[in-house]
Amino acid sequence: MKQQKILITGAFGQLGTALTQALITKYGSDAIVATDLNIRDEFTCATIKLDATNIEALDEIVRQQKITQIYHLAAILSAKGEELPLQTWDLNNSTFFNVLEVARLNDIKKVFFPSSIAVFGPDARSEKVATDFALHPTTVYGISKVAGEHWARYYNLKYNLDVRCLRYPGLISYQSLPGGGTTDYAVDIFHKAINGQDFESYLKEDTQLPMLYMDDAIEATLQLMEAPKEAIKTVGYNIQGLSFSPVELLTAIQKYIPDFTATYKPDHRQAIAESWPISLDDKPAREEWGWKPKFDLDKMTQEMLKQLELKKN
Ligand code: NAD
Ligand code: AKB
Repeated sequence: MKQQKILITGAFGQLGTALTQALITKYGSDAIVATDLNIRDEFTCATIKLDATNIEALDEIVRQQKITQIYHLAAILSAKGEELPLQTWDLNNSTFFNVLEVARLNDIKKVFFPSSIAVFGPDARSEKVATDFALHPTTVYGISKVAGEHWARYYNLKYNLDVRCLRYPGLISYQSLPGGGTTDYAVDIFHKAINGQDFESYLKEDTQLPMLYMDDAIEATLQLMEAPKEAIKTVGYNIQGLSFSPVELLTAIQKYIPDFTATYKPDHRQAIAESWPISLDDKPAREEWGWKPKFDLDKMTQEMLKQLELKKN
């Protein structure tokens, strides 16, 4: 059997920073290759500068490093995507397509594709939206994620390539800042609270969205990728962690920092938020590979404040 070696694209983004470290911890530094457009000296594994739109460069790294799995994280997210629609469509699709083709040509058996709650549209703005609910996204980012799920299914059926997809909610983490999403406020608010700064929310105070603490997101990702192939019956799993609005998050933080306050000034991101579900039904993920989140709002709030305070000192 080939020794496992995992390549990550977009390894220095919000998800990549935490996921790459978790993969190093689990499989060892020698088993991981972290790549991104801009790299930092941060991980103990091999780190290579890679523009994932360049299929030849990707192919060369995969061959040289004898890669057996790819986690493809590079993308432009929802809010930035609406500012750069054509570039977003181009980048999100071409990079995933490059990953799929390089995987097919190099006999790679497993690929991870991070999908998103953005696959849903305004007709899904309700509670407990099912995994098989209609996908009618109204953002370029969401359309690219739906297309990605379709391509995953196609390569699976046609080439027996095992591509696994999670539809992450908004991810909340202390390790790094998010990059251009609609759910970014839920990370930013913690930085403002810890630094004693004012917080202005670009979403209305009562706009609830599905969110997930990074530890749970990592756990879900590793669980999904390690599940036996026969267990995986769904392309694009919903995973529900917690759902809250800006004012509910503010109240949770005020339990620990009572004088922290917020103001609300909705901008273009409000319309994106209102086109996404309030919460998700994640029955297939729970039944097929045992998904179960550990963090509720209070536990996540405590952990974020603790970790950011430690980072500050
Ligand atoms: P991010 O914006 O923080 O990071 C993306 C990374 O991709 C960046 O480090 C960037 O440099 C890199 N990148 C951009 N263009 C590239 C290119 N041409 N070649 C190589 N690298 C390139 O995003 P993130 O939050 O870490 O998201 C990672 C993945 O997870 C994305 O596919 C995103 O759609 C998905 N996702 C994230 C969330 C979330 O809340 N963070 C939720 C749902 C899905
Ligand atoms: C975004 O807001 O664009 C991301 C996502 C939910 O996919 N955080």
